[in-house]
Amino acid sequence: MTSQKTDFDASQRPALKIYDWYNGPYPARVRIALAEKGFLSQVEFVPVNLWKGEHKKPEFLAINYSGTLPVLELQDGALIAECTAITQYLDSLNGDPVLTGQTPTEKGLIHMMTKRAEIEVLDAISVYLHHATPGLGPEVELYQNREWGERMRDKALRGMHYFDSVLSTKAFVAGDHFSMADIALLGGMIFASLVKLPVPQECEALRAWNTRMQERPSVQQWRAMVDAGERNN
Ligand code: GTS
Repeated sequence: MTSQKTDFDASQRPALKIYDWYNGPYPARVRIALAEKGFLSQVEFVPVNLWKGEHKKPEFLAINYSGTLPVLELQDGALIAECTAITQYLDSLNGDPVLTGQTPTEKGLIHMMTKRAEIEVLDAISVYLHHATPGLGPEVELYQNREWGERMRDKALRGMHYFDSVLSTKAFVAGDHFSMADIALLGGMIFASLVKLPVPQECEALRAWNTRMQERPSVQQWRAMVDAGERNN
């Protein structure tokens, strides 16, 4: 067991601030990473209401130019957006479990598979939601392109078949250990369920992996936070 080494003062509560929305699939990635690393108790979550378009308002764009959630704010005021960047930051704070790889090869493979989970599944489903469904509603979705959205839905389904083939020979997305790449694909599964895009029946290995992932304590902690959020929102 590696000792805890952080560059924030954990005696100050909360030590980390996360701008997010309680049931968002991308926010889920960071909440699961926080749970894996044991940092949840040191986080203040600041809700940014996507349904009211708060993420596109100038106040929030000053925090994250891209207008997306989540964003991590550190005690010194540094702002880190992008789930991968936030996870890398959290992972560099302490040792167990390592989410972004130990060896150069692991780091490279995990980075690649994380990106692939984003491009082929998660981001594609996000485009589907924003373009081919009512998305966040007419006041937030100022431009929609249904054909593009439908193409991205089909891309996500192809991506699911790809990951099914990966997981038919491996226990985890990037090899023998749970990693940031599993969390990215989990984000895709969470998004698929929110937009009611079922994982194809024939993707048995992907479905079995997803069932296994739901048993992880970090995923159960995330789900409990979503349930609490449902009661409060
Ligand atoms: N590449 C970004 C990341 O990895 O952090 C994408 C983040 C992202 O798209 N976040 C969603 C968002 O802000 C949050 S959620 O949909 O998962 O709740 N979407 C709002 C929008 O208008 O794109």
